[in-house]
Amino acid sequence: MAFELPDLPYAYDSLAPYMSAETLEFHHDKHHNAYVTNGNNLLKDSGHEGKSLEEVVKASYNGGQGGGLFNNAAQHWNHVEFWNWMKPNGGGAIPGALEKKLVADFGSVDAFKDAFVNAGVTQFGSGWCWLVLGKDGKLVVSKTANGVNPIATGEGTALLGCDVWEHSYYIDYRNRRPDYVKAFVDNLVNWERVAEILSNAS
Ligand code: MN3
Repeated sequence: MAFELPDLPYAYDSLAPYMSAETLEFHHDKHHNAYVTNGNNLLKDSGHEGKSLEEVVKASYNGGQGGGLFNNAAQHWNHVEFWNWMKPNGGGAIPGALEKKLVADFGSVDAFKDAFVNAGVTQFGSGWCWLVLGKDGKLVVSKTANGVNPIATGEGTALLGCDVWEHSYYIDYRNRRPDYVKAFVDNLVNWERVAEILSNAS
């Protein structure tokens, strides 16, 4: 089925000062929209037209040799999730069951946050950092290049992801990627959404 650009689940100016309206206008209206448009052009006659978005991502990954269809479909999935992983007045208290799981698997919430920020900062070039529920039931932090995501690699369920492509932070943070990822995890994350995905996957 054709890919569709969803509206942002909040107002463009509602994530400021951590993410500006200008960043969201470019990121959602230009970048995400381009993944949808290019993805739909590449989906035509690909043999994957009848599949769900997740199925297209899996089927087009091709062990890391995926081409344009994979890149655009995966980035479409990543961005749909990314918008919902943030909320106005985000960050703050983490729902109990999720907090317990973070402490059990990382030692503390701060240790998780440090690992997540470090993954985002050390991803060389464009990509994403992730909190993943692995197939063994343990939480892990990981990072991927470009559009690659945990659906493609089969690493597990993506509970949280942060876009570290320069287009996601250069207007607001210039080259200060560490400040951006730290602001994301401390002030933008919709922890209720993360807890909901964990609960559905457990
Ligand atoms: Mn992006």
